Amino acid sequence: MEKLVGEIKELCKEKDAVILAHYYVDGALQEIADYVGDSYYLAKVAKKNTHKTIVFCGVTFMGESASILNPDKTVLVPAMDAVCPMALMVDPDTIAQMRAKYDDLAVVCYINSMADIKALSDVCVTSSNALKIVKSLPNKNIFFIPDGNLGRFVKETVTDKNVILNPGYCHVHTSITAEMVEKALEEHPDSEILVHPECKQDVCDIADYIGSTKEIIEHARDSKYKSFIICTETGVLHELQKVAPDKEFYFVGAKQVCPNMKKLTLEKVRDCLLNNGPVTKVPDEVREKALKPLDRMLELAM
Ligand code: CIZ
Ligand code: SF4
Repeated sequence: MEKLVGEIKELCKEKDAVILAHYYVDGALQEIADYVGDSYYLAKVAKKNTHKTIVFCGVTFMGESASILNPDKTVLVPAMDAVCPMALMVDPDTIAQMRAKYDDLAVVCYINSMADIKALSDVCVTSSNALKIVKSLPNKNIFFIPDGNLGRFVKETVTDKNVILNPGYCHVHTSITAEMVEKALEEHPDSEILVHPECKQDVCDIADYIGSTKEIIEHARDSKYKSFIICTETGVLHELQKVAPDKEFYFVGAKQVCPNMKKLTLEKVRDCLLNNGPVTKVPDEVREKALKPLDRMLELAM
């Protein structure tokens, strides 16, 4: 492994490359990355960095977003087949039908979506800024795509809007059931239950805290509790153990591992640097349209 890490570091220097990694990828990749974080943070980093090449360790919509924000840079995606299924769970016809129905509709698109869908949207959000952005919109009618669970969380919190939901979901987060969480709590009493808003309603209902990956990590670090039941993808454990080494973290089910995030490996990172590919590239006419909601997110979330 050390040899591989050395090769990657050398190649990064040679190619003027920066490595960005999402909290859900394997710990070994988070270790070699120059920046680790959630989609919002990584989008900001992608926008302001000055390297010629970006290596994006995450599912493909993340590399695609980095490329939309940086058309002049080469964005390498080590695993082209690491596709988030939720990102495909809305179709353009449904968006057109909603627009025809409501004059003042804002299409709010979770960043977990592909460029063609972003191009049809008014603003992008991530789980760490969705509430703030939806609250700040002048529109009463909001079509929240593609995640129906994050949409429901927004709808319950921002009660003065008419938030229309789409039936998309993340199979990793919805694999967690309230029974699993309750069983974990019996085994580890005196734990706080920290839940990602992509989880189902009954799991959110028993949460002590609901937040994005970054918010869960910060909450666990700052909490007076010493033990936590974590309801999101297991990759966050790497950062949780860094920021709170004396605390204990428990996961509740075997399906809390995202198979697509785990397609990213050190070998694939090395190979994409060696081969200068695969590269993610969005056609210009889609890119220009998809850039607007991403830029609007960066502006409204500040
Ligand atoms: O926004 C992100 O990066 C995702 C996919 C989850 C989270 O809560 O950070
Ligand atoms: Fe998609 Fe869920 Fe995997 Fe995130 S954890 S990439 S939302 S399937």
